[in-house]
Amino acid sequence: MQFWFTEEQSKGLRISVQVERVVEKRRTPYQEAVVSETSDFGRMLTLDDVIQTTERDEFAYHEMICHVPMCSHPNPDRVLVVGGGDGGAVREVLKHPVQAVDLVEIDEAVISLSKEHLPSISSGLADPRVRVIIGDGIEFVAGSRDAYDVIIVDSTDPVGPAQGLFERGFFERVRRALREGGLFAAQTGSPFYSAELVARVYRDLRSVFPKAGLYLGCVPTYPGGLWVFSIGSVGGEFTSPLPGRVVKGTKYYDEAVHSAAFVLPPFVRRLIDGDR
Ligand code: AG3
Repeated sequence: MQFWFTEEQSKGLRISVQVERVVEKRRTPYQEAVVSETSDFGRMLTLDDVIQTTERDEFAYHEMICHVPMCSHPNPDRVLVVGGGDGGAVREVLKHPVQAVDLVEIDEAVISLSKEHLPSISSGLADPRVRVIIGDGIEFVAGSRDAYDVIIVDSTDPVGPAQGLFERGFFERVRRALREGGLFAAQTGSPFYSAELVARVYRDLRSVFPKAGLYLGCVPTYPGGLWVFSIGSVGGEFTSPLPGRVVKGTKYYDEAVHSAAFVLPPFVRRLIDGDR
């Protein structure tokens, strides 16, 4: 039965996606996870009625959250993805010659639903280099020292269990979990609707990492379409890819897009300018 799924994206703004049918709905200990078949965006994963990913636009988000840090590191052998149970971030990381990828997801149901119903996104989870850990990302990171070259936080919005992933204390643990030259990237919301969050995360990253920055990507099904990724570095630059590091087979990311993503419109730059 066709219907319109509606996400309230901010106070006074909603987005609706036409759905052909619900493929599977699961109530988990953490949330309600649903995979639906949409009319126009392929299959869509929602958690507690918040759009996480659609088959049609997921490439933009997953490529940007991964390749910007991955192509800024000379040899990212060991990578950690926190959240990201759909596997999209892992799939992109595996386009690089990595040795090991750990994925820590709190909700096992997100992984099994994605494996079953979103194979084009979750395919990388079956790769032998990938270790899937069901658990709390904050605790996992706290227990890791000098362990990773790149840490990617692909979380839900900062409500409920994900809240701690946007806090300064977590960023400090991320820094300790990174090896020399390590990079951290995370999705940090909309510059229109989460301006305070974006500004606060940047301030915290600046105080924890030697270098911090923001970059933008376009994800049509997220609030406002324009999305912020925040990056912290233990030392190296990240505003353009290192020579020879850009991989083939991407649809949104390339060398020019990497550098352009750090060009911020004045209203976004203003969120962080006072801190530079
Ligand atoms: N990560 C969630 C992005 C937040 C979307 N927010 C929203 N629609 N209000 C996506 C997980 C994809 N691997």
